[in-house]
Amino acid sequence: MTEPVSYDTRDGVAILRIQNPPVNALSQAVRQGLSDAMDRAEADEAVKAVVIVGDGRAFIAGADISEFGKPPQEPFLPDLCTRIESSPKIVVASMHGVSLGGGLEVALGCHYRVAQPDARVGLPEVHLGILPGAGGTQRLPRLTGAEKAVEAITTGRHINAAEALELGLIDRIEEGDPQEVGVAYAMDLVSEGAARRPVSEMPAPAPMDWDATYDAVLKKGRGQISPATAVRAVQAASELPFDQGMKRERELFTELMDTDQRKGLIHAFFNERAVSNLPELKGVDPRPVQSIGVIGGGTMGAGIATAALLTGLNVVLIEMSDKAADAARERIAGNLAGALKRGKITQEKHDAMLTIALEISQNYDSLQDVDLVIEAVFEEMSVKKEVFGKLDAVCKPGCILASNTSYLDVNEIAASTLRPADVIGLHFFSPAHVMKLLEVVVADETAPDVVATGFALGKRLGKVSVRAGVCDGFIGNRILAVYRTAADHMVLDGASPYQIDKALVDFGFAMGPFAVGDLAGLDIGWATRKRKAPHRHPEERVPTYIDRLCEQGHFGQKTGEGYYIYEKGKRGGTPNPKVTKLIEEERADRGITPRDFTDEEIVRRYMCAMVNEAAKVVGEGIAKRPLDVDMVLLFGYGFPRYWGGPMKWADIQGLPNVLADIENYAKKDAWFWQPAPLLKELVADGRNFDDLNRAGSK
Ligand code: HSC
Repeated sequence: MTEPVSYDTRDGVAILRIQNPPVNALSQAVRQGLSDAMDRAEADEAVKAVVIVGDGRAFIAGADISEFGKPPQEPFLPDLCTRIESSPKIVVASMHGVSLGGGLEVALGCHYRVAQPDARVGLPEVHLGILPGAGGTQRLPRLTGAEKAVEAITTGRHINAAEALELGLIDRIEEGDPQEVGVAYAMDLVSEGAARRPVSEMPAPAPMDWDATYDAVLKKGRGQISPATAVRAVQAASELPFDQGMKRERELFTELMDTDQRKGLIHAFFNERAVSNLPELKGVDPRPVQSIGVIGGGTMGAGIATAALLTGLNVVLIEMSDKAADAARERIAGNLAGALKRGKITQEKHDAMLTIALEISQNYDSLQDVDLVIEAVFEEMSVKKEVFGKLDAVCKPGCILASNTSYLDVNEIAASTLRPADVIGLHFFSPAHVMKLLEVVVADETAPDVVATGFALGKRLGKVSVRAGVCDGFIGNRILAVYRTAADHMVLDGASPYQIDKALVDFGFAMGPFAVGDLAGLDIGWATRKRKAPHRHPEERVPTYIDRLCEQGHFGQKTGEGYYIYEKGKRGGTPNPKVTKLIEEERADRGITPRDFTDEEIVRRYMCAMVNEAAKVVGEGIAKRPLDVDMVLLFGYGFPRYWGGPMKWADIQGLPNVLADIENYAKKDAWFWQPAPLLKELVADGRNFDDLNRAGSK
């Protein structure tokens, strides 16, 4: 078995090599290995200096996140960093790949730091709901000054080697084998007679306006507390001697470690990765994809084509007329211009994408050689069937036929072809070159290698891909329809759309449901209500006040008026008094006496509706695991990441409490609040959603 830290000596330099793939996380075994190796180097008189280097693709990616929430085991990381720093021999960190969190803290405990030109460093702990807890908040500001340290720690961003050098975080940039580079640097230092250089002994950073900084960071965090708490830790570096600063850092770290936000963010970290790891796809090879077809060059089709071009795929886009083809090219060119402006692609690549990699055609025969086609045409079954019939006729055998439908039956679409095993749903979210979520919709006859190809394509496009079964709305839109209805019910019963939006933004959502409605276009919901009206259950409560606004031609942001009124050049809108009046009229018509809602009740009802429908989605197998729902809501619906997703939120509240609330709400509206059988079953068994995640990920 490979040792977590290997020990070697050369020319008076001890080489401590961390070997903990894939990213050299600082597990207990690595910490112990480093501590033992430091003892050994110090005991060896021939050793004049020590080099710490990482094996594989990174120096160190940080503390081992999988140990969080378990009792900490010695040696503790802060003590290890101090132990390295207090060594009488010169210690050099030779950094390549990433040095993140505890990884950078170990490097800051060393006396000198050298990095490869493409190395990146950072303290991203706030994204896990904690703060740097091994001296990062105390040592970093001693090198960079308080202001830059606050910026780096509260954003958690990755800093490239050139900037790290400028900030004083590293001493040198040197290209080569990291071990050789580290040894050469250590030998130079020894031969120059360089002194040890403990960062903890450097002067404390000058103060800044701590309260103002704390308030600004808290506001920017939109409910997330770790970045603001980190400001207080940097403040301690400025105001207290190093040892006391370390104590303060530990107190604040421990406080954050106990929060629900830490649990939610770590759930998000691991499941963002686990979600695309399907047990059913183990050993299934995806089909090769070099070129794709896109049918339709509207906002969605153009976004999908852009995403594909940006990852080096060739794209054939089909449009119906010269005019539509020109408009599609313009949309794609606009998207690519954005990527060029942000430095994501070079001018040369940009030009090649538009001229060589992209073909826009009005002839389906142009799709003869593509490996996969994504249809993004009008959401109407007859239109989809016609397109799939044409695709079936022209596409080569083995070509995958995908629909970007957001709610139509993919089984029915598949049945309109002679190759249902090659048909799949690939549901992108608009704008498709920006939004991270991809629902991979698996129909009854979809072949496993077609599913694997959907996931491989999602990975290539940088998406978080989630497996979904076939139903109206799949995972995300099906759940959205229900929690949106819960919000509508609260409006009928007395809450205002504006109070609801505010309560949910305060909870952490990017936007409230009514502001989202204005953004998406109120005509969409209006059309859906009309479509569903003939099949509506008599007990279903559907408000129609907003239809009156639609009848007057007001569809939200695009017409300047919806739930809110939008003024040109101004961000956001102001409440629309017409809407308030229409709501009052509808309540009067229905004989409803409005009542007050607290913000807590609003959030609770909205969340319970979401969790209940999500439990039905999991119970019916539309989502295989609760974590799949969590990732859909996080990456497609603006759900606050620090809650981990609705299922994690429910686990944190306690499923018996969530079920009790649903049953209580059901006393007034039993039709809407029918508890999910899975929720009842879990409560009866004393289990929760995370138990299902563990069982379903094996
Ligand atoms: C920290 O360091 C806290 C300290 O400040 C203080 C601690 C003090 C304690 C005091 C106690 C008294 N741990 O992302 P990928 C896994 S907090 C465990 O797919 P990439 C990952 O799950 C930490 N596992 O690859 C995945 O596993 P899978 C601060 C970790 O190349 C595999 O590695 N550091 C891990 O796209 C590959 O990862 C961070 O927040 C970790 N630290 O990206 C860095 N890091 O294959 C978090 C990764 O089974 N990590 N894994 O799915 C990252 O940002 C990215 O993973 C990288 C690699 C950029 C490292």
